[in-house]
Amino acid sequence: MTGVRVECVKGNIAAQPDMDAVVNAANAQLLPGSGVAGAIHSAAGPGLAEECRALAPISPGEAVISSAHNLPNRHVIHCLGPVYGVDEPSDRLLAECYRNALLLADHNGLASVAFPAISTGVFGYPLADAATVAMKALADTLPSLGSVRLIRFVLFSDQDLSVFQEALESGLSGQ
Ligand code: AR6
Repeated sequence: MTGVRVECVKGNIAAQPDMDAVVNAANAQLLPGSGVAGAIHSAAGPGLAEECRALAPISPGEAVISSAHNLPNRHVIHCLGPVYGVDEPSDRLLAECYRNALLLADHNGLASVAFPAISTGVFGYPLADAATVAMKALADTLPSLGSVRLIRFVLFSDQDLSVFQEALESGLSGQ
């Protein structure tokens, strides 16, 4: 499978010190919010929101890159996931988030990227469906990657972890 390692772990996306970039499940204005955006902005400090002002707004499916400020990473990649059932087609827009984030990481020469389960909190995307979309997007994008060698999904609960783990095992098998 193209030499890229893909793994799922339980944890906090804002505490992944061994990763070059962490992905933010952002809002369009790239402002601090709840969930992932809250954890990332509070760990990064106010400099992140300041830098993000010039990058906003973004559209569903889009990804932009910033510095990581006080986070223990090199960069934050901000993705705006679709609001489930509102931003349509939700599955294509969610897949675009993963693809665009990975291509952006690759263009910046990064070796490792950690993702949260984009859109599955406030934006209401059913977790198992989101996991299937994520793994399919990865399988489609892996052949285009050069520098990225490690992709990690960081899930917030044991239950969410097992759903993503299962999707990873079935989605990438045979790649
Ligand atoms: N680390 C890893 N996963 C987390 C963390 C964390 N620290 N915190 C929550 N999750 P959400 P969305 C899980 O709502 O659905 C924000 O307010 C959570 O259990 O952060 O894309 C933004 O400002 C869920 O499975 O992102 C936007 O307005 C997943 O991460 C909006 O919410 C995503 O939950 C974005 O909504």
